[in-house]
Amino acid sequence: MNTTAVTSLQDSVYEKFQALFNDTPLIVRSPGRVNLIGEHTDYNNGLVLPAAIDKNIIVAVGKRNDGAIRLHALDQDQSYSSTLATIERSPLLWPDYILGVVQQLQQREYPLHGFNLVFGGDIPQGAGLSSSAALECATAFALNELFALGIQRLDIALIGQAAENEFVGVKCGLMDQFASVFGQEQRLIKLDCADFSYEYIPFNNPDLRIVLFDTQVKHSLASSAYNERREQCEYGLSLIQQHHPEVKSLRDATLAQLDQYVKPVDRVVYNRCYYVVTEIQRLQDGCEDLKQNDFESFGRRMFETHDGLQHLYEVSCDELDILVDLVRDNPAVLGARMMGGGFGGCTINLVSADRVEEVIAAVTNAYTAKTGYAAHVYVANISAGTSVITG
Ligand code: GAF
Repeated sequence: MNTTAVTSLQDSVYEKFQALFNDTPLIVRSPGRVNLIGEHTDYNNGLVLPAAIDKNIIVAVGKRNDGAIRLHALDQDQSYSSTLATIERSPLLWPDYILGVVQQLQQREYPLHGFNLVFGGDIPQGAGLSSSAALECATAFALNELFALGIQRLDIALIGQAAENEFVGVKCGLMDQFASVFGQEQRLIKLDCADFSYEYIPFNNPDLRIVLFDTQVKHSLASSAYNERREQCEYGLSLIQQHHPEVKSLRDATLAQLDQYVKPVDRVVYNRCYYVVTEIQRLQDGCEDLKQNDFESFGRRMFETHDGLQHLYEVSCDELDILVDLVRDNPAVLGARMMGGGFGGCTINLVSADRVEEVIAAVTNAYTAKTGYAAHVYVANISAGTSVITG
């Protein structure tokens, strides 16, 4: 964790809370995430390999004596009010991540009271680093502590995901919330989304850095295309299930079944499903690479994942492809690919530690020359998951 950044952010959130509510809050942090490999596999009951990073949402909460909910977003300098009895979508986007969590807690019949909440963060928004999942998880974790609800970590993540699915309307899988809640320093999380079993895989090679290049674009079709990909996967699965009802998700499907039952019906759906089935296998193979310390092989698989996301799953965009192409022949970059939902946001790059500065300079200069955008760059450190900071 970058403790200096957290401390100054925490101070700002704390001071704002004091100024608005004249009270001493409970403060919780929840991080953003990277994902090394296993993209668009979580909602297909597949495997993912994310990690929490040293960028956080910080939430300060305090109890009220009435049923009101008073919210303030430090970064937007906006306030919003609601009540426990009238939870509905707001005209602003950010309150929905908090109110969606409240609604989920209410549906599960947890005893809530009114509360005040201030939050801020240093996770860049729209960069595909899961600032929304971090806000959902920080809110659920903070309310759990504030009202002593006794909710376990897995349920915190599931509540965050349900808020996003049902209130915000993005049919995401569990990866982002799980990584935010379960992150550990210098460890990747190999999560099996079929049963939520997981194992930590050490990732602490001093010769490598995780470098994120942020395209600085987020194309507007991102959430509609995300839901459409999910539907296409479900359709492909249904074609197989007509013949093999024992196949419960694409995770159980074989390439032979895709060839036989999906390819003749819909070539696009076949491409989507083919990508998912091969990506799940790629993740398994990639984890073996990591156990053998074979980072070069792992990096090659990252490039293969990008190719699948670009040509078969079709969730990349020109800016992401340019960033990946710029490093393909650079021996200091072992692997690179677009990360997260797609249509903008970041690429994740595995870079030789002693050549990070040189790679950053070359990529950012060439990206600006080709696109006119100034790519932002983050060197991500793998950090611990959601925790109480003070309270
Ligand atoms: C987004 C979603 F929120 C995740 O659940 C996951 O599907 C990811 O896109 C793609 O792998 O981050």
